[in-house]
Amino acid sequence: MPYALDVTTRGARRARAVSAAAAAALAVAAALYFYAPAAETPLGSKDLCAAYGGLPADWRVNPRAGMVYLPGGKFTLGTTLGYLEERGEIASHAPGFWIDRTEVTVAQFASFAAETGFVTQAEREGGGVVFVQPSEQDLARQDYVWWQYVKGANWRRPQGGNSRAEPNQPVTLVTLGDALAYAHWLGRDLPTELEWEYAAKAGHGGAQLEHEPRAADGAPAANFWQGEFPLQNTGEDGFQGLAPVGCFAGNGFKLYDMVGNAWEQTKDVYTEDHQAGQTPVSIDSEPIQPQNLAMTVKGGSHLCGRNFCVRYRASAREAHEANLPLSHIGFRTVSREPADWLTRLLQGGPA
Ligand SMILES: [Ca+2]
Ligand SMILES: [Ca+2]
Repeated sequence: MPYALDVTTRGARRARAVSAAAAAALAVAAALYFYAPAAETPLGSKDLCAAYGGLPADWRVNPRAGMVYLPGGKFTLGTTLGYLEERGEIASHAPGFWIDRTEVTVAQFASFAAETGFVTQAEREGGGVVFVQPSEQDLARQDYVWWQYVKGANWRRPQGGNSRAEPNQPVTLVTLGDALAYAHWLGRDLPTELEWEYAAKAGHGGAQLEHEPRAADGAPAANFWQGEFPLQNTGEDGFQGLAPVGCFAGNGFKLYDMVGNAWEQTKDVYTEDHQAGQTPVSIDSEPIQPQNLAMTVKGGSHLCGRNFCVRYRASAREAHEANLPLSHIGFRTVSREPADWLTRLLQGGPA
């Protein structure tokens, strides 16, 4: 009965194909189930950040280690609620992109320096500008006396001397050229201001100028300055200076410290405000000319308080000299590669 035999064989083949497909689906389901917890080091509280070593999972294995994919979307760049430089409100669209979920850490930058031998500008020039809390007498003597050029201060030794940068803290005292070199080493880039602000707002609008980053119960929700700057630093948020990355809850995109801790560099040349139709000039590589080119930095730092700076908001921006290493300015990177299918599935990105 060749016909019956043939039917039986085809049936068996179909059954094998179905069971292979089921096995593949099961494998994908299992991969999905195990993928998310394996890929992420949990952050978002003081206990979790203290336990973090500063290197994302799969560092130097996965080219997007430590990054989150943000699906593109519409948002409003700027706000009418903050300082004059944060105006006006520009209806904008951000294409999808990847962004570091934390500020670049000392451990990540150390990995870069060890692998490439890169020497930062502060290391080459022998020092950087550091915040030193003044006394009343110091303040009476000189404006902005809290900024001091410290010999030997650099990303490894943020206060100079024998000070030592903690691996899970944001890298600081890095210039625009240093930040671009690190980003390019990973095949990434620095964010534009538009990308950075889209990531920081995470679907929300601008915040009122006087709106401190606090949770519903009133507890600080970011590392900023409590007390009268610069004489009184109550440390209500648990940190007198820089904090490890990811000590506070992430925003709606699960990004940490977009507001506060370290200011973050963008690749955009500073503009006085936002104007419709304005295309910011971006800096993509060295040499950076002129040396003191004013760049846009975002999100405020641990030195912003109610009586000074007041820039602990997603729209907040300031001009910063491209080649000036400072102790409260760091950065995070972006990649404009498209999301892979698994990321789209897990993070709800565009199909
Ligand atoms: Ca603080
Ligand atoms: Ca920050």
